[in-house]
Parts: sequence; structure tokens; C-alpha cells
Amino acid sequence: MSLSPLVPAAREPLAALFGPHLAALGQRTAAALESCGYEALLVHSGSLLPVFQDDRTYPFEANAPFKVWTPLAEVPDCFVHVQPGHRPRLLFHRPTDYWYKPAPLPQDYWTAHFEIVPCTDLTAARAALPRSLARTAYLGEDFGTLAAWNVGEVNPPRLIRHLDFPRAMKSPYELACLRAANRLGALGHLAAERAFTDGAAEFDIELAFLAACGQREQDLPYNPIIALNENGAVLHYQVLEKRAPQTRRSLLIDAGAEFGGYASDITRTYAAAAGDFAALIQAMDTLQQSLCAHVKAGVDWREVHLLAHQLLAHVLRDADLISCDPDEAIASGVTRVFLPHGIGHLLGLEVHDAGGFMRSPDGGDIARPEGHPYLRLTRTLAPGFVVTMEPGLYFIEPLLAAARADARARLIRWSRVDSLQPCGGIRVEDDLAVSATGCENLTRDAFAAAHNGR
Ligand SMILES: [Mn+2]
Repeated sequence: MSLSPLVPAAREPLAALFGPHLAALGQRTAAALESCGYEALLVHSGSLLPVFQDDRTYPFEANAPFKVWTPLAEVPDCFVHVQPGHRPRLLFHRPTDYWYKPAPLPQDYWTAHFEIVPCTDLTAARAALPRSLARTAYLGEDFGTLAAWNVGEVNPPRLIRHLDFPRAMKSPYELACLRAANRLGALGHLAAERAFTDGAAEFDIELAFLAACGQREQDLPYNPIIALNENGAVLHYQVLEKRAPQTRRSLLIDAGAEFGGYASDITRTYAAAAGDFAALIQAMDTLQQSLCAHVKAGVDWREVHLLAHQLLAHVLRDADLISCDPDEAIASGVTRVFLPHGIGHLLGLEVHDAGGFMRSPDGGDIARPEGHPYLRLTRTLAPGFVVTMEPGLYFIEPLLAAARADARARLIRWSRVDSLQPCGGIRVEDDLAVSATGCENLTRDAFAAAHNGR
């Protein structure tokens, strides 16, 4: 991992925090292995995926179960071998290659905690492992020669649940990485906002974001959503138009940065001019902040999601977008026309982090509320959870068309919808670290620091 010069003085605290993080990870891994009947764990960083009939590969993404052990997010075919009671071993892939530059042996704040073994290829990696892996669980892709390694089990579901469940509770080290990812993301967002104000096309706004984060697209935790005008109504809008539109009305940008393998996930919406859409953005920002104020340990996330629909019903009525009272807007499903996605999700090594539905490591899953099929988190919040809070209000043509065609049609003020639809939609998204008494807003703090030039 390259620590960005954009995050000043990050190394010292990371060095102090990594040891306790690794010790706690080792303890809970030992407990999970024992409970599931294994003696050791072998985790693969991932394989390079070749392009069909070509000698190129797709951009590499290290697997999250590997990244929880080391911030080494860029090197394929590495392994972490964990045997409780022993220092974890990192089998570091160091091929003899004159086509690509092999990654240098890592030396950083985390490396003293590992026994690092350079391996030229998979055969060398196998030779560096114990002769028998019969009681070892393996996590990762089933690469071609894995069958001959005779591991005890490949990706055992019960062990994966035992490892994923506690990943929701972030360690102080992980929180430091998530803060840094937010600081980088905020720098990108401020540059993107300036590019929008200057009249840039979607493509150029992305370039401004990348330059300010100091990351290229494949380093980011997800492809940015950069949507001008009506494109903001496409929830996972993926196009980057190279030409600026004739009329510039709005920008919805959902983009995050990466630090130490951890993701930020940040959305802002801007209006080009004062007016009804700008006022609606302000109302959604206020709504988002009141939802954030409800977040603390012990809160059932499904309740937060349902509360968002109650608050949204009031925003819709105040903006004259509906003609019914808020209770009827919820009962009839009208709020779901305007907000069809979940209110937020776990965040960490993956932008939609693992384990969002688990009741307990062994205890099955918690169902989503009826009629809300896209919610990605149903657990009760605990200290250390990091979640996104991302209410939205969109003018999505297929959902509006369906509402126009049924009983919901009389509840919606279509002239207001028609006048705002060219602005696409609004989403305001922050990353929150949950504590016993409330939450730390990693994203607002990062914007404040960026504004102050810190
Ligand atoms: Mn998100």
C-alpha cells in the first residue's frame, strides 16, 4: 500500500494501532477456527482474472478476508497463513518477471507483525506451507492447482460467518483507516464541486476527483457515480459523458477513496442555481442530519430505514410533491417511488461490507422490513459499527410511470414532478462510526478538515 502524502502524519498512529488490531483479529480467528473444527486458516489475496483470449488481465482487487490481515491491496497470489499460537505468516508473491514490475517486499508499519516469506510462484507458496493442510480452512478463489493442495475445506460457510460477523465492529486501527479514506474522499469531492461550478463534463469531474484523491480509478473502492442533470435519477449511473450538457442544472456525485484497504462512500448533490431544487437539497440535508442524530448503539437499523420514509413523507408534502398527508404517503407506498433504495449499509474493507443481515455467527439472518427489498443492513447497531447514512429523493421515470398508472397517481402532484425531473435526484451520504452514546460523522469531519486546509 502506498500511503498518500495527502494524509499527513498518518503513519505514527497506524503503527501504534495495528498491533492491537492484529492481536484481536488473531484471537477471534482462533476462537472461530476452534468452534468450526480447524487448526489453521489460509487466506488468498486473490487471482488475476485474464481477459478472454487476450494476454491482459482485469484490474486486481484483493479479497476482503485477506485485507483484514494486511493493507496489501495490490498484490495477487499472496497468502496469509494463520496458526493460532504462532506469528502469522505472509507468503508474498514475488515472481521473476521482466514484463511486469514485481512488488517490492513490503516494509511498513505493519510488517514487523508477520513472518514474511517471498515466493516466486504458487508452487513455492505451497512448499512454504506445512506438508498437511488437512485441518486448514482455505478462503479465496479456487485457483487451478488448489485441488492438489489438499486443504481441509474451501470457503466453509460456517467459518466465513464466524469471521464476517465481528467484522462489523471496527477496531481503532480500522477507524483510523476509515477516517483517512474519508479525508481523501472529501478532497476529491471539493475538487469535483469546483469542476461542476466551472461547467465541466462528467468525465472531467471524475478526473478532478481522482487527481485530488491521488488515486487512479482502479484504486477506488467503487466506480464513482457522477451524474449531471436527469442522470442523477439513475441510481448506479455508470456513464461518464465527455461533453458538458447545454444546460447545467445539477450534479449528483457518489464517490469514495481508499486507504489501507478501507473504503469511504460519500455522496453530495449540488444545484447550479438557487431555486426549488436547491431548496429540496437543503431539505434532504436537514433530513439526513436528523437521521444521523438517531444513530447510536442499540438502535435497530430497520427502524432507521422506516423513520427515513416518515421524514421523507414530510419533505415531499412540504415541497408540494404529494397531495396527501404523510401517513397516507407511507401506507400507499408513494415514498418508495421517490426513495427506492436502502437507507445505508455496513462499510469497511468492502463498500457494502459483509455480514449486514446476521443475527449471530450461528443464528440465521434478520429479514428486511416488508416492502423494502433493497435494504442491506438489518442488524442492531453496536459500538464500532461503521454505516453509511444515505437518504435520497429521485425522479425515476420507470417508477413514476408505474405510479401514474395505478392508485398512487392521485396522491402525487405531477406538475411539480415534471418541473423538478430534469434535475434527476438528490442523495446525501455520510459515513458514521457508531458509539454507545451516538456516532462520529467521519465524512462531515473530513469536509470540515479539508475546508480548513488540514
Ligand atoms: Mn453507499
